[in-house]
Amino acid sequence: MTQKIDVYSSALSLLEEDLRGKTVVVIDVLRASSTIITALQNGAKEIIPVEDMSAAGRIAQNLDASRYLLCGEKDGEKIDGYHLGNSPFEYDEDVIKGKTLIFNTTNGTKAIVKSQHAKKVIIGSFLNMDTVVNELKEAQGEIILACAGWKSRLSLEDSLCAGLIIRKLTDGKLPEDSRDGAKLAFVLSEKYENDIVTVVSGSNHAMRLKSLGFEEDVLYCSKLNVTNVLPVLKEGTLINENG
Ligand code: 3SL
Repeated sequence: MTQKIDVYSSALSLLEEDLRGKTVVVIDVLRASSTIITALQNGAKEIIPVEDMSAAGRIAQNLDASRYLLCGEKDGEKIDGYHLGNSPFEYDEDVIKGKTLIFNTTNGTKAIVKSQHAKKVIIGSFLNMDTVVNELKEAQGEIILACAGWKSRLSLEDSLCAGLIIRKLTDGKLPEDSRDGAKLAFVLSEKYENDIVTVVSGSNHAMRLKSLGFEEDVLYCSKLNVTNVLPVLKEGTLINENG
């Protein structure tokens, strides 16, 4: 592999000038990336990620009410007045098929919006890992794996996902000149590549979600390669490039 690769550990660490001209994969295993991938798999027409409630409201005002659903969470739970929260299990085909989803989450959608000036923005998680890796093999120039983390802090599940992407991309041989973030994620993935469910389930964010009753979400989001959906950001909207 010839591309340089780096890993950022939280949405807050993403700066427009660092991402310009690069290929960015936004990773929020629990749960924004996993829910976006599931929603596109189940037939959502498109997803508009937003950074906060006011942006969501502005976009909704300009759309026909029968066409969109307001989706997302605050502190893990559905926002008052929204149609759907951030559990992948809410995104059934009969609910979302053909709809535009306006999507607002604490860290994941903020990371996507902050990445919007990159050359290409892809959404990745364990669910679509090999599809993401195959796409990155074709990418020219530098690759950034942008972990959403949790409120400016690192999340173990996002770092493990980033590390596994790097291991697959480099055939298990990390180039010497790799950035520190990539080295750390790579080492993590060497240790835990066969223990994804255990690592994700034991993470701080999984604990928070379990205390809210989202145990099944944590197990679902730990599944590897269940879909070839490739969400890509085009003019502020996520679509499935493999759709
Ligand atoms: O932070 C986010 O973007 C969410 O994915 C968090 S939660 O899993 O819905 O709590």
